[in-house]
Amino acid sequence: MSLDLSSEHWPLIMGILNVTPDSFSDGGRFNRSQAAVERVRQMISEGADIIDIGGESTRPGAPAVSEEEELARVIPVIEAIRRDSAIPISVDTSKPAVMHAAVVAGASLINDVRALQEPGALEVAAQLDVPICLMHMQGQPRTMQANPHYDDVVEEVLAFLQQRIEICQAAGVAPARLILDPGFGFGKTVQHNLALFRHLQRFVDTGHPVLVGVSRKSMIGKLLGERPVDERLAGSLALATLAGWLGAAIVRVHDVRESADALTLCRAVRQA
Ligand code: 8Y7
Repeated sequence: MSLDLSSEHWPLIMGILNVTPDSFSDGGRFNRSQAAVERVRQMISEGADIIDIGGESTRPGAPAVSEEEELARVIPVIEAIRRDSAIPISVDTSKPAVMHAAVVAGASLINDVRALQEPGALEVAAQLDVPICLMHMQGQPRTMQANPHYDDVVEEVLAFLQQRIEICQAAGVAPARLILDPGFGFGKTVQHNLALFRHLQRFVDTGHPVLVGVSRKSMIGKLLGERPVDERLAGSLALATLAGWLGAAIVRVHDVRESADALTLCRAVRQA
């Protein structure tokens, strides 16, 4: 139930479970929880180490979600999964009330794409005794891909994360709880994403576990000549393997079975 982040198991596989209405169409809480439990069982059998559950779509252009709505989407699903298995659960949220309720319901990691910058998030997260993933994003989801700009993307993303680590520490969050994520696709062009990936070592060198999320993302589509999202598996596996090779602690993926194969081979070569 609690998350073992010790490095001999790296890279861990984080399987993605979206509980936004577009991902689980028909209404009804029971159906949504039941479908989620089934999908999680499948991801566990395929080799997932962690399940990341999110009720807010952070895709470019996605509408905002109220706290009430996000709680209603996410908490019953966490409770149902918790009753069914001991798999560590990550909650993908920026809202302090959702962080708190999710951890009470059994989540053991907070995954915040806004790096605890929302009002109250830092204080609430400090009180919850779980690891926290701090992700970098330039701008806001609705507009972030409009015109991303950096003078030096690697230095700027690193500096942002270092600053968030210091702010967390001052608020009483032990640095050992912090996982770092460059935030691929969050206010970044393909060239920015590639520079961050090429220099992933810089993030690993901080000594914090690094999380990489590139599964099916648009950079893969663009680099493969406008490949649609359902034809990005091979590209996603290539990047997952490279992330593991470069020292990522956690790789966030949609395709758990295929990623588990790729990362088993990556681990075998690294350990040889
Ligand atoms: C990431 C993420 C998403 C990521 C972390 C998508 C919630 C977009 N991407 N969390 N979330 N890192 N930590 O395409 O890259 O999956 S949502």
